[in-house]
Amino acid sequence: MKFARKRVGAFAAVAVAAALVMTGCADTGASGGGAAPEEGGGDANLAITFLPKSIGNPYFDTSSKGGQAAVAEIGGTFAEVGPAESGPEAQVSYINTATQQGVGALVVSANDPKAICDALDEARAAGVKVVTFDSDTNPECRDLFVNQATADGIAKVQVDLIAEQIGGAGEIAIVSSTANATNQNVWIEKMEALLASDHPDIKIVEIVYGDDDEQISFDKTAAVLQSHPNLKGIISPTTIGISAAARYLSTSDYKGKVALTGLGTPNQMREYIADGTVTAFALWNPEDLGYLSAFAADALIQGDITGAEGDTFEAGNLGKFTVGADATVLLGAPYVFDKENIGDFDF
Ligand code: RAM
Repeated sequence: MKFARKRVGAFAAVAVAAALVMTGCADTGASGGGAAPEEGGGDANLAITFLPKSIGNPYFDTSSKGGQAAVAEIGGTFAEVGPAESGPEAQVSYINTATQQGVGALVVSANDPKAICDALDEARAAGVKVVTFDSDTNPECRDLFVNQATADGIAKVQVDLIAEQIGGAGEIAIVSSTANATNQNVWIEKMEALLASDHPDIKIVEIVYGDDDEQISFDKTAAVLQSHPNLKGIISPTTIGISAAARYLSTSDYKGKVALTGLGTPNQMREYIADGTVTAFALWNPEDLGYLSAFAADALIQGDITGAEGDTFEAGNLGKFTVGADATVLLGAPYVFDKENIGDFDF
């Protein structure tokens, strides 16, 4: 199936399994930007607070947009809070505040698998349901994890892309997000294993961390290119990293010589696809991820699910989902963007 062309107001279900589904974004009138949540309708506490790795990242702006639309459909109250910079401890104070406010659920993308666990334990002890999405904590710290795509699938799509782009051999580097990020670290581990088994002639010579900060990622890209004159390619499994790396490459002598792929948003990568800096990259739909995560939070609050394997719940216009092993719900498969299809997407 194909995504609807730059559609913002409705879902367009597309027809192939690998394709994404665009999330609707009705004007919810729900609160945002850190406003204190209020209790939702009925007996259930439907105050649902999103806590991304950091605010100001377009990826999380989009996931929160999906979350806000879902919370409006549910009839709850949406809030988004979060630190300006991604860091292991940076989310703790926001979790504590949400606990004090007595929200119904926290929906968190974790900067670290362990660092926020004590705060999440306190939240859960106080009755707050905890959904992780995008980047998990250790499983015992949350009720449910909403995964955008399998880690194996996310690793494979990036390895396949770089292998194709550099002709199956040569030195590559990784420009990641923060050193502790659960999601990037799992993906990198799986990419290393896949390269070793399927592409032994491709060698990762360095992994650098741009901290999901545009300028740090830009500077780290410049440094890694200088340190490794034979570099053939870069994988950046972060939307901030890949767009910063592309910005660096696009005006450098490396443009067209050093391949760049990874995980990016179409809107941040559009100009670099157009100017030939990047030929293809991957992602899922962050809006759908936020939308699904809010419905998962609602299902926990209502007691429709507990996180047990086999539990099912309805997620609005995304349909029915089933909880899998380790209290994980899967959104779908990653999708590859290139010059042929990027014009179809607006996020
Ligand atoms: C950045 C964040 C996020 C990740 C995407 C791909 O926006 O690190 O956690 O899932 O990139």
